[in-house]
Amino acid sequence: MHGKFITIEGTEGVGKTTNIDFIQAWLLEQNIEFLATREPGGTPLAEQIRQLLLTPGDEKISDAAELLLMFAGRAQHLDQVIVPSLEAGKWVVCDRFTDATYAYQGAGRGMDSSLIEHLEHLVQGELRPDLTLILDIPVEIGLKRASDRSAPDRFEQEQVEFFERVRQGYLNTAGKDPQRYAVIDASQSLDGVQFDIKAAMETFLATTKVPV
Ligand code: T5A
Repeated sequence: MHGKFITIEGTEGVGKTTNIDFIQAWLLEQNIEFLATREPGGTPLAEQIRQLLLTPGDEKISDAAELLLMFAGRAQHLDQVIVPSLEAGKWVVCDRFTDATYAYQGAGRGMDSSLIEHLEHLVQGELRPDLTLILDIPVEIGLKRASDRSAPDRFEQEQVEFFERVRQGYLNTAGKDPQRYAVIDASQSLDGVQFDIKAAMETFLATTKVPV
């Protein structure tokens, strides 16, 4: 693969959408060709799966069904969008990816991480993001920002304790591989957050340049 794969993660309302706009502007300045996408979603079929997952409804979605729907959408997204873009040399910037599955379905719902690993290998093979920015914020602040913006989706109806586990799941993952993960304090002002994101992107870009 020639392009770089960057993912943005965090609990609800951390500012992923807002900061992906900033990252896109930064990539344009660097003359890097890229594609911005999201999960769940990213293709017409995967966006339908997103609707199933996020729309509150009367029928409880089982933990196993939720996990499999996440990976069904991801398989389609990888096949139709992510892999062809990386192979064409584009960078891919994705709002959430498999780290969200480890955090939400693993740490949050309590599903066995070896099951998630198994599906990860099945669907992705060896493909992993090259850089993952984790926007970190106290759960209550993120939920407040999200609720000020729109009505709660199916996940946002969970209890605070669920999101505390999700947040901790992300931080544990990041601690295991500081090379791949950059944890950004998203409770700062937007300028502060974007200053830190830019620094992480510049550090990453420097590692992608072949020394002469
Ligand atoms: N999911 C997803 C899983 O369970 N498993 C998986 O494998 C995957 C892929 C997806 C849901 O699916 C779950 C996780 C999620 O629950 P989503 O839409 O991607 O949903 O995720 P959300 O977290 O719901 O996204 P949001 O759109 O709610 O939050 P964002 O994008 O993080 O936040 P954003 O940018 O919209 O900002 C929220 C508000 O805060 C303000 C913004 O202006 C906006 O109003 N804001 C700030 N205010 C002050 N200071 C700052 N620094 C600010 N930054 C942003």
